[in-house]
Amino acid sequence: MTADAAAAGEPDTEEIPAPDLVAEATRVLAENWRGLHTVPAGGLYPHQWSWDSAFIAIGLRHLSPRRAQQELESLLGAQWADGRLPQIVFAAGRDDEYSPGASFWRSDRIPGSAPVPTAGLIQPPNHAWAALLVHEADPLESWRRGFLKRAYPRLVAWHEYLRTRRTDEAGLAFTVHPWETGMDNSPAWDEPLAAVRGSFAGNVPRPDLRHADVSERPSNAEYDKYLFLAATYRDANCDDSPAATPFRVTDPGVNALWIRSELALARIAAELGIDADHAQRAAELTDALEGLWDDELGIYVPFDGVRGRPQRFRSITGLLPLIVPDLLHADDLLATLHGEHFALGRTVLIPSFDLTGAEFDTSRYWRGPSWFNTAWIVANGLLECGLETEARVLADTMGTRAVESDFAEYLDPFTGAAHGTRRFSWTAALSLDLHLRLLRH
Ligand code: 9WN
Repeated sequence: MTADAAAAGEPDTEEIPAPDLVAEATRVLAENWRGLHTVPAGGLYPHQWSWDSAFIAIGLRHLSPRRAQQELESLLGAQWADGRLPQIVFAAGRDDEYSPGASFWRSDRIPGSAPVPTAGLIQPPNHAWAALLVHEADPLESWRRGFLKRAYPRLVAWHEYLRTRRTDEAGLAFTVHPWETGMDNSPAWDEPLAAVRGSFAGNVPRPDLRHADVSERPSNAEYDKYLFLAATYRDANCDDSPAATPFRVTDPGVNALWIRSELALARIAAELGIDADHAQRAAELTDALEGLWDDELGIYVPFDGVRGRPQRFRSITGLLPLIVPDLLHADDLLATLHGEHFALGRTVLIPSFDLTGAEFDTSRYWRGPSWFNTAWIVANGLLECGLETEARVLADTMGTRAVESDFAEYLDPFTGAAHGTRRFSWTAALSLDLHLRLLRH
């Protein structure tokens, strides 16, 4: 009750309106816009990140379809000759602010790299899915600018890179570094990382710790391995052969996004009147994905290709196949999502790791906290399964929690406490997208 109301002896029934999600999210995206792309967050992440840009474009399309197109096109402009889209496109003069930066990668010395400085690793392939959504937001503007026509061949080349250079024996994409999964320190990578022999020769700078608490980020020991793997890959000119990639993990989330993006390419090709076999590829990948199903755990699990072993954990990546149409184990996966391990509806968003797992941690990055991008993917999975009411509830929670946490990077799944950096772009973009798609009446 307010002091005035109390003084007047009146009950205070007036609701204070929550700050407006649309206005606040718009402000975050405007603050983080750098002319042709959006940074994930000022401070902690001063460059352009690959899968962030795709997520950001999905939100931006509601505010400025043209900006959303530019967001994707600036990333596509940093494509390598072999088709890969790099994990990071570096802004000039910011090497002290983020490590490893352009001077670590020195990509100009790697044959076939992009005309701009980039990292050599990749991130999950959500780009074609984003391109289709961006096109659909304003088809007239998209046709007028020739967006699909320019983006399609680059997106095809990106998927070709995955198909020809990055597939394991089952035909699924493998990742060569935890950063490539987008879920850097997930407990699912602990074993394959521990098996990597070697440590980084230089000093390991941690400018990230200026922006987030040490308890919320990967450890120094993990960073040592991350830099060792990145340097090994870089020194082999980012060659994908086994000798240069002592970490090789097939990740269900990466492959689910690839399938969804391959299906988006099928739609884009149809729009452009091009006859292509994307739908067939998506079907083959969907069959192969079933090889990652773990019946006992009730979830898809990553596979360590170096040691030939499944990583038998329940982590959020194993729920992401929900976005794959006609998934064989959709019902079992929904049961896992609702059960004690992720407790949908009884936790804040969806924890990134099994709540009952020994490794679960409420605040350390991908070892338990809830993230907005994975919540967005799961919400799309619920829609794919025809569960619109549940998707709406998740969308509503995302919007409320985004505003309440000042657009935090990740949240404590029990209390909703904000962790990591604030005014994080994909938190804004994806909460906005679901709000406008599912909740605006
Ligand atoms: C390394 C930018 C990126 C996200 C990743 C997230 C985090 C980087 C880091 O930030 O990774 O790529 O420095 O920890 O894990 O998903 O793309 O937002």
